[in-house]
Amino acid sequence: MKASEEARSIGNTLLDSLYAKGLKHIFGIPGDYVLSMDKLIEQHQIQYINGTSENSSGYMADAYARLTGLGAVCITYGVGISIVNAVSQAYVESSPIVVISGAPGMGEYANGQKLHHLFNSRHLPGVREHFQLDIFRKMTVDQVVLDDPATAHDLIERALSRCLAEKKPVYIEIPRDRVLLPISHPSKAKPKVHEHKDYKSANCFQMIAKILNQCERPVIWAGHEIQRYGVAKELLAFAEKYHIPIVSSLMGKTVISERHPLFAGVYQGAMSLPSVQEFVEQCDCMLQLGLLGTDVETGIFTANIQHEIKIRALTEEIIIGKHHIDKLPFIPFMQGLAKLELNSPFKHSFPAKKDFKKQNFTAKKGNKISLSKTFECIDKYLTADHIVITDIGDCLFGAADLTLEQDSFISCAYFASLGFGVPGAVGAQLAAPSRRVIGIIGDGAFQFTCLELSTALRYQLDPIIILLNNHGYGTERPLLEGKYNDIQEWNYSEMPKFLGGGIGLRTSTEDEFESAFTQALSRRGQFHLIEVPLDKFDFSPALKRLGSLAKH
Ligand SMILES: Cc1ncc(C[n+]2csc(CCOP(=O)(O)OP(=O)(O)O)c2C)c(N)n1
Ligand SMILES: [Mg+2]
Repeated sequence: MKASEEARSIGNTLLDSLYAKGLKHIFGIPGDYVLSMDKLIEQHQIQYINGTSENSSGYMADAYARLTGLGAVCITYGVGISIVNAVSQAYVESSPIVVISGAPGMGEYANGQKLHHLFNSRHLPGVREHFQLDIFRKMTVDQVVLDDPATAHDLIERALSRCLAEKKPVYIEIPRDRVLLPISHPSKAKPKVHEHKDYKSANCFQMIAKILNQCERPVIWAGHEIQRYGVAKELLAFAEKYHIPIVSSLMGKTVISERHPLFAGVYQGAMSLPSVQEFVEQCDCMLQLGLLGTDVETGIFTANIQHEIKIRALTEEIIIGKHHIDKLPFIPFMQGLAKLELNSPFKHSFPAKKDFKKQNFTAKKGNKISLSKTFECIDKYLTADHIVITDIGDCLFGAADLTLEQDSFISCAYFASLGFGVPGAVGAQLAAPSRRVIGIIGDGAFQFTCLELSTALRYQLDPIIILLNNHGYGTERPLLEGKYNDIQEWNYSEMPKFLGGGIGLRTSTEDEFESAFTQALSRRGQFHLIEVPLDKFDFSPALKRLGSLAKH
């Protein structure tokens, strides 16, 4: 039940504000420094979702935020710090999550008691410990401590508006004896909102028009910031008006529908489908929009278009030709691009289009399944209802060629934190209950965080997990093979037995996999875990290329 206006405590003020911004769930693990906050969540419209660890709760919140625009996770002090991997990933991949942490009470600090979970047992009486906040300073864009009823409201609004504007995590710490204190001066002042003024950017767009009017074969290489900042409409308005093909990066996969007539594939240098690579590399002008250009996105820097990148725009920099454009944020840049006037549309043909249309998979009865056939079969059944999420490993590289609708692919292709996939699938299924989430996960990653299937069970979430069992850390093998790349073989499909629910299947032939996958797609209400046993050295073509490129 929502607290009345007069009785609004610091804790409820935070929850009300999150709820007003559209948040419906908070992931977390309880602990004595945060229990009073957990209790408030339990009594609020926002639902508390127990994870099985702080870090995988962070992954759930991350995937949730990528679909809904805001995620949150609530942890206890000190030991909850294991969440740093997930928060770092959300930071570098621009996923707006709010980390709420309990903390010792101000009264406890005042009398200098030695308290469990603290980093520095020798802190001075009356001095609040900063250790944890300092750690989060590195991976969040704002950090606030709600220790004062007079400032709490404004600090909450400041932190949440930065989280939403910058699409990055923020850290909110609440001493446990402050959670229920009523805020004393609810501020009437509105938080500063990012306003998109007229940035006097006419010059920048004149330069772009001049460059484009002189070229014949421009290509747009679109990255994940297009999705994060909600500017796909502007991108399409521009591309459609002038008939400019769009390729995405791996991180930016599905920033537009992959069935859109202007979509020309996922470009990742020498890791791309050959036809896509050839098509992109014949361009005479590349527009990189919302793309970081990391090693993974560029196929370990094999993307052969350095001279053609004439326009590069993302939140951290805008470069037109040789000019750095200052003070023009990414959103107004994209709005300006959508209104750009050029002499005439381009006359592109799409040679690459033929090659990456849907594969006509037909299962050969009794044929041992391979990695490429697994992906072909998945691709055959994908519709607009599906969201695909992958972990790091060959599941990611193999998924690049799946054909998906807009905003239907989630990965951790930059920070690449192993173990994201299963919790991510659970968080995504919660965020988009009417759609069906398909998580594609390697066996190594699965062993990191598979217990989050218990959370799926507890909250009746029904993602389909396809477990690619190649008996270890396959991605590492071509780089430098050793016994350290082998892992313990589990009876994966038996897992639902000890969890007490869900459906586990082991499929070793093409027809068995197709039948298990189509059954899973047709049945809702329970998670499905489909194990696909593969040969140890059954790599995707893209990984084979990466292996030979990255060999020491
Ligand atoms: C937290 C973390 N630890 C280690 C790594 C290094 N790493 C990248 S891929 C990989 C192997 C993944 O194995 P699996 O999930 O089975 O996928 P496969 O490589 O076999 O396709 C490892 C250990 C990482 N990315 N993240
Ligand atoms: Mg593996």
